[in-house]
Amino acid sequence: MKKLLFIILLVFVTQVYAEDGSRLWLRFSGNGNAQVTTKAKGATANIAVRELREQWKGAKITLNIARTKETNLLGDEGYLIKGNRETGVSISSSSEKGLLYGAYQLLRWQETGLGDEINISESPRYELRILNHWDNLDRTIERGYAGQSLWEWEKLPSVISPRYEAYARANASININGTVLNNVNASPQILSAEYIEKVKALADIFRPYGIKTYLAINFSSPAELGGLPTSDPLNKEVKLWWKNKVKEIYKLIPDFGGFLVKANSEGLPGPQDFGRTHADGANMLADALKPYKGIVMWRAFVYNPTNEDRAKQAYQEFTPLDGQFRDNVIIQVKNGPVDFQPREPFSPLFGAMKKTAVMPELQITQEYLGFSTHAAYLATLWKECLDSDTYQQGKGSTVARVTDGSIYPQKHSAMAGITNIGTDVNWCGHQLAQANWYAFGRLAWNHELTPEDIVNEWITLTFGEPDNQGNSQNLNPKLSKLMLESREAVVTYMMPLGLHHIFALDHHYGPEPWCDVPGARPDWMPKYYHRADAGGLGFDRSSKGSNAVSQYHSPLKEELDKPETCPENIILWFHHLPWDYTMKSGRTLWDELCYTYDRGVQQARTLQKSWDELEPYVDAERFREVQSKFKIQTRDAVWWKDGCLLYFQEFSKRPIPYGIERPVHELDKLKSFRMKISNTEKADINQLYNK
Ligand code: GCW
Repeated sequence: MKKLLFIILLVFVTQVYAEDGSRLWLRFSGNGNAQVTTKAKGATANIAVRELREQWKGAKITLNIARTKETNLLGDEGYLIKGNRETGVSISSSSEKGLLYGAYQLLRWQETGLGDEINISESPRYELRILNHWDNLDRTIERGYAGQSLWEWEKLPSVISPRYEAYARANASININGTVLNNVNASPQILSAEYIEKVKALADIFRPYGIKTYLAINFSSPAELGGLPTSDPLNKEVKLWWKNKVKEIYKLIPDFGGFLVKANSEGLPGPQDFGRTHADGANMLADALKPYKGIVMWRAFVYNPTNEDRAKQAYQEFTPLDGQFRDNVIIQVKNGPVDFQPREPFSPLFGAMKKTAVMPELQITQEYLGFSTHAAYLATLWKECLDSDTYQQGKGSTVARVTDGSIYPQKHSAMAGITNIGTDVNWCGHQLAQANWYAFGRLAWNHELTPEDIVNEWITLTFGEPDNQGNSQNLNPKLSKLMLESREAVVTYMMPLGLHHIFALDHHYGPEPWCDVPGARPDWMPKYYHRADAGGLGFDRSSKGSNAVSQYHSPLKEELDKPETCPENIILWFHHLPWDYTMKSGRTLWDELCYTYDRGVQQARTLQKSWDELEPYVDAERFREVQSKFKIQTRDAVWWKDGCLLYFQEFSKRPIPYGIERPVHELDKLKSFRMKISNTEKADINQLYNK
């Protein structure tokens, strides 16, 4: 009997402390009895009190709702934290939400060991910090690699998974204040009365954590769901249909955030189907939402198979509409002009308009960066975009500043991230991909944080505080280095020097620069992007080619226009260069390409090795899980290098320099290999190697 009890206890203890990653960065280690006092009584303040009571390890804390000059200046999400760990700390804000954010900030400060004296005052750089779920109603996730959708639509609103609250808590802890629940490829069904009830159940759980709920809508909903003969945005009945629908939503969800819209993009319906503009469509929805303070996030991800360079089309469609949008419309723009590639220049729509609010859309899920199999810390990618100078109003007009309202005031400022979350135990599919969810929240709050700051914080919170053996001191610099180098490694073995979109057509995991489907849309074929021929490689977007460079402000456009001044890490995006073009290294383009791919493989190996070196400092469960993924990542890097070099060699007709590793694959075999992916987009990554 005793033995049995012991076994039961052991199972229980190992389950409680299982290091499966499910606790994310929320592993605070308090004693559960801190002294917290406040007069605030709402649900959000209660959460702040509960978190601090359980996790804080210092002297007593007071939470004040204060409307002083100082707190007013910080707006309704900002906070002031003052005091000393030994003698007591106060958190003040004009709102309960500010208190909650202050509480999480204080706990972060405690866990990252920043000292005893605390004096922090903070407010957000973007007003709306929103996750976009590409979750379908059947619980598959478009470009999701961490299991199924968290939303158990079939069981809602009756059954409430405990994960909903855990999700809200994780988001609140990094100041995310909005979520779009469903895919932008939206089913009209989401607006049915049945689903609005389900959405309400989720919104009720998220509300105390300061998170507003939004929905992606299908522009044809009036016809498809409402049975109207048209969805023309200027039609009276259509307008009325939306007005009533919005009313119905707000009746159940009084703080509903608004709509996200993908229209006239990749075959989806939109105002242009009725001869109307994006502004007509967006404004019609904005008018319906206005009385409730709702907003419209209208996506600029539009392109058609015309003769015009795809990279130019969004700018061409949207800039003439500057000034025509209502003030509760924000144009949501992907960081690059094509599509979340491992490296792109920033979209020229940032810095193009003066009277229209524009928000960056970032992709947290790794559609183009190795799914949840490859490690790629994306804060470096996002910062590269946010720190890029658009020169909209002279030097220093960075993407961050033209979108946060610093340059031209905008009524709303926002940043969206396509989430990488699913039902996997560790939420994100890869333990290290949790850092990307974390980094998105931290950057949207304060885009001046550096990728280093963020990752160091994340490592300490996720892998534990320093122990007596100084483990964390050993872990932090090493893991931080690995993380900071990871995205560049992926770029280097997949698409260096500005190459882009040379992925397999149906999934975006492996290389297929050769892909050619007879009769398919040319702008969905890799050849459209790499343009390899006997003469050279790359897409000529200079003034002699598609002239996409003209969409940027001076002096950037002149810099990009000439191969001599265009940064080499993006040169083949803007130029078609001869194979014997002399690069800065003195090598020919062909040799440089070979050496760069080879360097990418070496970088993948270095990542793998660096992870192995961390074995003494990481719990066995997470260590092994990540280790197994690095093996695949390294093999994939070789797959990418061999596939791309052997294919491009058919055009360059030059030898692979002896200084680099020899290809180990046969091009024909790589060409005939078809990777299958399941409907939850989990690629069976063993397929190539099992053959
Ligand atoms: O990146 C492409 C993806 C699509 C996605 C689309 C978009 C949701 O391959 O899966 O659809 O972009 O952003 O709308």
